[in-house]
Amino acid sequence: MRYGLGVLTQEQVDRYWADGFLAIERLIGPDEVERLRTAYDEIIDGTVASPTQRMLGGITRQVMVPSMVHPAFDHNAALEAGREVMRDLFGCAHANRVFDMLIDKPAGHPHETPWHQDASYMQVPTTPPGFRMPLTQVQFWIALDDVDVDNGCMQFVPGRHHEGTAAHVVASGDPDDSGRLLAYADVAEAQPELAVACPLPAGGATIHTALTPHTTGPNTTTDRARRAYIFNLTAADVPDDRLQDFLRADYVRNPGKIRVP
Ligand SMILES: O=C(O)CCC(=O)C(=O)O
Repeated sequence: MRYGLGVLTQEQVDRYWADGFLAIERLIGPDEVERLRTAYDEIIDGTVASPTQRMLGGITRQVMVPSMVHPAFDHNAALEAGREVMRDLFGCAHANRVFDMLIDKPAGHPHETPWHQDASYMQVPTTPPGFRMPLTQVQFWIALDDVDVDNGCMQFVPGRHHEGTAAHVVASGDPDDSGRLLAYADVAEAQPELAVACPLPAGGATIHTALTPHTTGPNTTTDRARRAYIFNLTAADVPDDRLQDFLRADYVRNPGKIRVP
């Protein structure tokens, strides 16, 4: 299937659907990285007040919906490029932003973000096992610093996004609070031995489905920031015939595991 192909190559589109994630070396250029870094720091240091700032699981700084408090996160080149990516993946004329956040791991930040699937957060305290999230929603994780395993880049297990949610538990934080941190109940189920780390230059991004197992490590460096800007886009108007093509192609690739759109 060839739809938009404004940002991604056909090979990248195919890889995304096969693996459930994709690393994009350059989503935005250095000027936009700089603008977003400045905005990011203004929120983290309190120059711009953000009532939705909290410690995820009591351990890692998270700012929910930064687009509400800073115009740089409401309109920027990453969102525009993200919408192009959605066109490439789904052939949709438009993609809605349904969520955005910042997760900050400064130098020396000691905590991992444990293995999880984003769909596990859909219910409080955790989504029941077997839940199948529509794959028409994509999470974008934009690196505003150069990232690798040492400062907490994203790591994924490929090819698992056609399974439903696994059992998750509250790793830390109040189980009834939306700021709780979730983790696979049995980490072996995530198959961390198959993890693919995604080092990126600043301005690069990863994209993944809500069912793709992923983690980030602590920032073990003494002098490197790790500022992640994250948003979710959902394909708003996938034409029926294309959705059908897309489902059929998915079914052919994954016999017996067709997902619910
Ligand atoms: O940025 C991080 O450290 C973790 C991000 C993540 O796992 C997520 O957004 O689901």
